[in-house]
Amino acid sequence: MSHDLPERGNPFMNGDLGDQALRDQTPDALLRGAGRYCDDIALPGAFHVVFLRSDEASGAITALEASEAAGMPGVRAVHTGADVAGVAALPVNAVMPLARVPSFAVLAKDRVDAVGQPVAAILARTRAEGMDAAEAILLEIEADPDATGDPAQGPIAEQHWSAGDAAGAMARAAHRIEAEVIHARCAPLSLEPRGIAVRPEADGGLTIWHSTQTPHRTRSHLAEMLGIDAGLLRVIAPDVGGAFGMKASLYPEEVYCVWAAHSLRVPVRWRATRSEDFLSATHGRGIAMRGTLGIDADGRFRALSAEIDAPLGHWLPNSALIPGWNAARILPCGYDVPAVDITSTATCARRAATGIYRGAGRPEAAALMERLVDKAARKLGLDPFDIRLRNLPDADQFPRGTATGQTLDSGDYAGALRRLRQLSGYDALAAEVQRRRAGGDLVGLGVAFFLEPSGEGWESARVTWHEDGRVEIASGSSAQGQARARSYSAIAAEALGVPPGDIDVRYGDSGTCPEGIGALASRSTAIGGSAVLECCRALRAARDAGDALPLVHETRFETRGQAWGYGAYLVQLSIDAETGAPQIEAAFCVDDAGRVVDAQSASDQIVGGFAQGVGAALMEAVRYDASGQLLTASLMDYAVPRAGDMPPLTLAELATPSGMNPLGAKGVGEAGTIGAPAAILNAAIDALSPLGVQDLQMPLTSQTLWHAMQAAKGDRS
Ligand code: SMO
Repeated sequence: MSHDLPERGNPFMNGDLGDQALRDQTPDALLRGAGRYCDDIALPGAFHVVFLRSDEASGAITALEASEAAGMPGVRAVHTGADVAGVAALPVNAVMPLARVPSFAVLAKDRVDAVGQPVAAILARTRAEGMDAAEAILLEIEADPDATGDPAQGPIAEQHWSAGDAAGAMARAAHRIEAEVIHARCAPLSLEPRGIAVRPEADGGLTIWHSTQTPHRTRSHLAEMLGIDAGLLRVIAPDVGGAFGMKASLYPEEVYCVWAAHSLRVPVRWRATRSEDFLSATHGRGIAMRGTLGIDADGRFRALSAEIDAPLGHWLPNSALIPGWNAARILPCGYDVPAVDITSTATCARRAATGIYRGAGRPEAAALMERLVDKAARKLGLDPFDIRLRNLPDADQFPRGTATGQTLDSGDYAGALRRLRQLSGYDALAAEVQRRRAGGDLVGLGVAFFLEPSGEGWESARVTWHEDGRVEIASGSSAQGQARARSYSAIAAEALGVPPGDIDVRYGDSGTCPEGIGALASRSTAIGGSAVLECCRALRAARDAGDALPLVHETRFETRGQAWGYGAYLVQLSIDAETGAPQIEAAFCVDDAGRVVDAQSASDQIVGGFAQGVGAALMEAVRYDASGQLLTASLMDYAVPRAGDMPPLTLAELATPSGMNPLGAKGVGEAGTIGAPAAILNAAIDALSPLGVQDLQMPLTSQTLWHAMQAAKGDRS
């Protein structure tokens, strides 16, 4: 197996670690196969880590005997839970108040809490030798009769959002519209699985190559968990082959690798297999939401209540609570709703951990709200644009607070819907749908409006203006293939008045870049880019004041508040009356990302995000059986969209600057993933509405749609 060879064919990496933080301005190198990923790092003498994992979802470890494995060829060490019991718990971002401190096991000790949980780790010369040794470990688990209970016994976090007299307003409303949306668990499925490579250094420190969105967080959390001075750790995120939120937290497997390299002072590496990622990387979605919208006779929204059940797994990654929190605080989704009563509850289960996944609660909020709005429109016989325009604020009503305590910075929400109506030629499309329905076609249109708050807090930049005129940006932000170097170069080029080609960009290396948060939550242009801009402005001012080159300046930029991107999408979808096969015939996307720095990467984000939204809407679902066994552990069983599943997309943009940052930028990295499922769901229900179908749950597979059609026909006959 080629991955067992210590010397890799990658020309960048043969014996020369190079400067991995220096990045190409375009992603072309990644597309040509010239990327330098974690598994490409030459680490002579490194031991490969292989994990023995639990095959039970719940039970006591009654026997664990590793002495034979430890003596096998190529094996350096075998570790079990007792060896790593001193490692402290992973910090969890408590955006919702935590009822209990969740447990965190690097390797299972005494009992197992999910299928796939690492129980023992083998360090071996080759991966194959490690796998042989894993087979020689005796592991016995006495499975509990109920394999799927709640390991934490009760919700681990719960939060309420209330404003106004929601109960009274609901009681007085002319109509109460109810909807339920249940999201399947999804696998974020980055093309590059998780990976880490660790090299002990002579000074007692460690260099850690980690496939991560958040290299600085990796460093600070490892220091905290392992009790190592952070100054001794250098974390490098080399090229990262996709992440989508799944690589924003440390995993038990990765913590083990660093612990082992540190304890034994040997180089260590691990790269997950595809099945290991299905088993033990974080899943996204899985949230179930029920809501009631109280409306006036003229279609105005008066009150909104909702219950959000956010499922967690058997351990909590750093951002585990974000989706359930986002789904609640974003839920009114830009619409004017004076009174709300929303509860979000997060509960553990004997499953793989859940975490943030592109959108992270935003798609869930949009799907429920847009179902409620569509149902309200149907109840009153209003057109889907009319009811939305009646309830969205005008452009001159910003900034504005929401009933869930958020501040919407700027926007022209109604303008986006009007633009969508015009862009899609909605009136002609609707007439065409009626004509085709008369001929027996199952075809529908779905509209969705959505919000995409981009992150909070700060990012940093250090910019050096060299004597030869070249400029070097070192960003504390990070990237996983988003052409970040190109957009940061564009920002600096304009601020400094130098050609973009004279600018080098580095990020993702705690050794050569200033501290930062990372590439997540649609924050990198709005916040990281603003740090670059402010830093360059300071340099430009110094230069204008007569300072000679070289000049260097470092800036930490703190956003004034969240920048709220938003969009309005329309999907036309048909369903094969015989097979239930859905086909998205066309899709129209109007997005407002504030001031756009790099139009190409903005539209690429929308297209890629839309593809992931198509996956969630039509086919993706992680499935477990009743005993907690994962049924979808490979791409043979877990469907993802391919190029042929993508509809023709027509994109248009509004550009309402945000006042939250000097660029005026808003995030757009998650937009497609947020808007697509809501619009697709509404379109599918519209397509089947002539049969009397009023509700469907995603993923909208042929099977789901076929059963819905049969049930509707049965009801009518
Ligand atoms: S789900 Mo994203 O990487 O914040």
